[in-house]
Amino acid sequence: MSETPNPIPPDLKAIVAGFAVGAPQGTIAPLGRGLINDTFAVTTAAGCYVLQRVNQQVFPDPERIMANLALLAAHAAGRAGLRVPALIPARDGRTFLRTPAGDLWRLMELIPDAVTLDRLGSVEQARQVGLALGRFHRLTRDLEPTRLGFTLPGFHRTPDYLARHLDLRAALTPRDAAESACMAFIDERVGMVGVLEQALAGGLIPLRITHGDPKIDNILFHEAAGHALALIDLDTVQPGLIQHDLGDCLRSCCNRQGESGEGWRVRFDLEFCAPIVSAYADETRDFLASAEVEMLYDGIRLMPFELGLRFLNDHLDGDRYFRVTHRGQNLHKATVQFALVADIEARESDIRTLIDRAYCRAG
Ligand code: GN1
Ligand code: MG
Repeated sequence: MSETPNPIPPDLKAIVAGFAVGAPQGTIAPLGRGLINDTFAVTTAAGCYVLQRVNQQVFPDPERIMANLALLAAHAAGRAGLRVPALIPARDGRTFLRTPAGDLWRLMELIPDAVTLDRLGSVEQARQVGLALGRFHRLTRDLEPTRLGFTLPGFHRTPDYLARHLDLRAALTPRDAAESACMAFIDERVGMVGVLEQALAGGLIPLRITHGDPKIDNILFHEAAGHALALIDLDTVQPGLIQHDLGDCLRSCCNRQGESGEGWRVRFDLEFCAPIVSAYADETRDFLASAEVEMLYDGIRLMPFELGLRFLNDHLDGDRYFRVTHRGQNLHKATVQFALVADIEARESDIRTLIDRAYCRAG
């Protein structure tokens, strides 16, 4: 990512006017904590909506995202379990609007009575997370993955992030102890980065449709009743590995301190991991092959490692990908992810046991 994005137009009402929802009432305020897209809440007489500009520095082909979302929405229509936010057509009938500046904007229904959580607060919420992710994989298990385009080619190809890391590293000498510690941590684990890619290439595990980014704040909960309603932030829905999704979900939900926690002191919380995996298994037990279950642990270990690598790479590359508020933030976030990896490794046998129990396999 190199070019700077276009500024947000001062008059977002003009963008909303491109969709047949009437004039906005009140202010159009920023929504959520996403690191990539620009997101706003809009209210009109017709209802409440989410207005979003897709980040084209990250997503090279946003029309492909919109085509995937339309396919997903059609597939989900009439099926119970999980809501997929409806896309509001633009006045020309397309599912998005292109501005003269070249930006792509879209409008989606704002699911009512829904909230996102910063952190999990209870075992029941953890169970809801597992059900939501399991339902997403269940919902899409009979949607042929090749019908969806790759919106971010190589998004979870961990070996590519390692290769990029080694290139970045070759061009500099570590500047402080925190960078050196991260690099040493990576060096000790280069042998595991290709584990899922190799299993895929060897035909051991299949491509399925994945969410790509099922972290805690991409899950909507019913505000009053507390059950999970939907997975949101569907830009990275594409063919992928369910191990990536479960791993990404757990690295987010089982980190009670969040992505900016206390560096190497952050822990992976088994008290939340167990109900998430058990509820996920309830939704997926009847269609996941045993090799896929066998490799869930690998995804749980790999995803925080991959995200740590991505944060560190961005830090070394001048913070051009993830939005930061200060220099050093991406480096700090890398240490948090590596701390999770270290703790996951220390608890490997407990994690494998809880997976086996959830899938009713002999340990
Ligand atoms: C990014 O945009 P956001 O906040 O939903 C990133 C994810 C990371 C996440 C870490 C397209 O997601 O992969 O896990 O930050 N999304 C993309 O918070 O790179
Ligand atoms: Mg995202």
